[in-house]
Amino acid sequence: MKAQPATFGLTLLATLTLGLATAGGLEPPVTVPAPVQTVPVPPVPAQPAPMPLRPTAPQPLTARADLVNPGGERVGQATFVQASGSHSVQVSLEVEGLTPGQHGMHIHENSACAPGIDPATNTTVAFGAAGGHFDPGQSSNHGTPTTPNKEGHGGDLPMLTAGADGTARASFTTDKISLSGPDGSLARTLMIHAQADDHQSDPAGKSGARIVCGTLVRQGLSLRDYELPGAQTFPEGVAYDAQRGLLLTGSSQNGNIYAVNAQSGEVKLHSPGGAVGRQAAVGLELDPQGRLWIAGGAQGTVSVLDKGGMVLKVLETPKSPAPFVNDLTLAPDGFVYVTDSQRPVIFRVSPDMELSAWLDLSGTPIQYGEGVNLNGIVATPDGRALLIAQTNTGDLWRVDLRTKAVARVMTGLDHADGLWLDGRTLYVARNTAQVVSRVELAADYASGTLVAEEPLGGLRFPTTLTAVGNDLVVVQGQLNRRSGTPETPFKLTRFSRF
Ligand SMILES: [Cu+2]
Repeated sequence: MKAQPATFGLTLLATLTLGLATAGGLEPPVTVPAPVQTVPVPPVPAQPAPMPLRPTAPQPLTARADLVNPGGERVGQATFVQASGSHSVQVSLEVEGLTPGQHGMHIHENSACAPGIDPATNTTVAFGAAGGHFDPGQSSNHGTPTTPNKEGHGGDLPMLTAGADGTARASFTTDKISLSGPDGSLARTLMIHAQADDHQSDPAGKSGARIVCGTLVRQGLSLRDYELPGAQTFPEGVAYDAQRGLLLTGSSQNGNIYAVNAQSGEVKLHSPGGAVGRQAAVGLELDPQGRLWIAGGAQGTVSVLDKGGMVLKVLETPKSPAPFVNDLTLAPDGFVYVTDSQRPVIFRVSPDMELSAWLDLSGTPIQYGEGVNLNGIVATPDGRALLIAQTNTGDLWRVDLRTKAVARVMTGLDHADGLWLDGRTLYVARNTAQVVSRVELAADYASGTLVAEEPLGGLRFPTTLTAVGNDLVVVQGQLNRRSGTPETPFKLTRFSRF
């Protein structure tokens, strides 16, 4: 939904609400009771540093889940294949050691097959860390394997039927889940329950204990995760200090800035949040002097840190009921340009650190509406223009730095958040779309074409990205889980350009 164009000038009175964002059949028994006790499963080994990274795999997308029981013993395997251009997934699996008869089977939200709290009983249960049913349509409703995702959990799959020998085999196609996009199930878990599923009762169809679990692991792709500390970090921005080999990322929740050694993965608290104007950190930019520029989100600030992480300056935007200073970029003209997702204005900061409103967007083709408006911003290397993503419309805009003319480059980039521009190739982190997209731009940056989309190994609300040498690093912000329980550790994920 779009609001009417704002009629005010640069007094910034926007009061828009901030909406951050943000089956088949199977066959069969003998009595081999499946263990259902809570037994600690060996922790999933932390990913070593698999360098160099291999290029992303061609279509079709494939994933595999090695299925284990609560004792950690391997009891089967599932494969998932998504043809190029298709949303549906072909699922094949074989599991042994089940009790004969029907078993509920679902995709659960998280990646971990470890014990965890069952919110229904507040007790620790086997595979509780896998969380609840994957619910991309936010239906909050358990349904059938054919219920649309707006009305029922996307993770509700057909029941599995074990034969008298305790083995179950299944092969089916489902469009409830996908391996890419908003229904993307990579790095989530396939769960088999002790009992049949009535495909009706919340939250899990009375299907009982969780007895078999496996994480959907993308095949043919190597990635490297950098783990971040904190249970409520919700990282948003990232910048790379090539001189020191440090990735800097900030918490949208508390303003902490962390420095991650890109080689070793070691993380240090670079600058604690909580200082004036630094209760939150969103978009980040490093300048050639090694100073870190921080967009302050709802505080309406831009902070600047020196190389050591000390606060050099906190710049305030004009008072407003609902600011959201989201991202910033240093242009070749020496000015830092700043987006605000709630107020239709582009700010800029001069080389001597004076902040001013540079462009009032009322009267331009950019119309502010509900949700997150202008967000990721980059300057073109020729110094002619800014490219800016509008999250709630999926538009990419070009703003001419000399004439201030605004023109739409392209649309179709739903949930576009942060940007990384490399020549005429633009990478776009698209948060709830759960992909990184690659756009090829014309020489004048006036038009562009979406040429590729990558879910990588599964992305959790990717907010933005940066380059480390020939690789890219994306932030998995999980900002859509700020009112729930995020998966920890939070991660930055490094991958090869595609
Ligand atoms: Cu389940």
